[in-house]
Amino acid sequence: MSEAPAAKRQKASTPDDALPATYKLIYWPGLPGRGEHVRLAFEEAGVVYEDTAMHEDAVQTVLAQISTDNLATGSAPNVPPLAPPILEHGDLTISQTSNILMYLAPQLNLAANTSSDDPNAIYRLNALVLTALDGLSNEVHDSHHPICTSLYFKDQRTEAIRSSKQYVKERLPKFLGYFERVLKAQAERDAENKWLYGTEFTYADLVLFQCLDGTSHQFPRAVKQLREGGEYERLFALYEAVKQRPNIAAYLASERRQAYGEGIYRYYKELDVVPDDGAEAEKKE
Ligand SMILES: N[C@@H](CCC(=O)N[C@@H](CS)C(=O)NCC(=O)O)C(=O)O
Repeated sequence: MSEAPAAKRQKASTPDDALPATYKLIYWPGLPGRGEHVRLAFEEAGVVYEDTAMHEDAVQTVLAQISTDNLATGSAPNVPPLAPPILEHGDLTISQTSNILMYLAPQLNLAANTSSDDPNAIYRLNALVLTALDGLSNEVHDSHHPICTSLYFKDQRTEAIRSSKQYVKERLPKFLGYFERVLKAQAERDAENKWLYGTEFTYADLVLFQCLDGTSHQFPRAVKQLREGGEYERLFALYEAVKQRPNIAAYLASERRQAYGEGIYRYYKELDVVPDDGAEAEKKE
C-alpha cells in the first residue's frame, strides 16, 4: 500500500455508493512505466490507493492477470486484460491506460466539468491523452525497440539509432508543436489559460507532464535543444507548473516515485541524439 500522508487520506467520490472507494493499481514493479499515469492521478487527488507494484508478489499479481489461463470468469462481466496497467475498483477490472484514466478522472475531480456543464470534456481530454501516449510514450519506446519488443536492445541497436534520429528530428518536434498549439489555442480563448483544457487543471496535464518527463530521460539532449529553441514555451511552462503542484512535488520527492529503468523510457548513450544528428544521418545515407 502506498504511504500517502495522513492529510491526503480522504475518500474519492464514487459513482455508486455500493463500490468501495479503494482503488487497486496492478502494475510491474521497479519502474514507473504506464502505471505512473495512474499513480500521478491518485497522488494529485490525494486519495488512498493500493499499488501492487510495491508488494513482494508484484510480478505474480500481474502474471495472474495477464496469464492465458485468466478467463475473468468472476461474477462481474469483466474481460481479461492483455497487459498492465490494470485497475481494480470494487468488482470492476479494466485495463488500457487511457481507459483507466477516463474512468478515474471524473471521480478524482481531474476531468474539468465532465459531470455537469461540460459533458463532452472527457472525450476532448481523452483525445489529448491518447495523442500524448501515441507520440511521447509509445513512439519513444519504439525508438529503442523498433524491430520488436521481445528482442533485446543489443539485437536491434543499429535500427534503434536510426529510429531515434528520425524520431527526434521529425516526430518529437511534431508532437511538441501540437501541444504548444493546443496551449496557444487555449490562451487565445482566455489569456489566463495555461492548461491543456481551459482554466482547469486536468488529468491530461498530468499525462503530458509524465510523457515529457520520460521523453526527456530518454532524449535529454534533444529535449534540451528543442526547449532552448524557444518554440515550445507554453508547453515547458506547463511541465514546470505540474511539477510544482504541491501533491505532485511531494510525490516526486518521495520513495513512491521510482527511477526510470528498463521500461518505456530508457537512457542509452548512443540514442541520446539531437535533431541535427538526424539531419546528418539522412544526408550520409
Ligand atoms: N496500450 C496499452 C499498452 C499496455 C502495455 O504495453 N503494457 C506493458 C507495460 S507498460 C506490458 O506489460 N506489455 C506486455 C505486452 O504488450 O505483451 C496501455 O496503454 O495500457
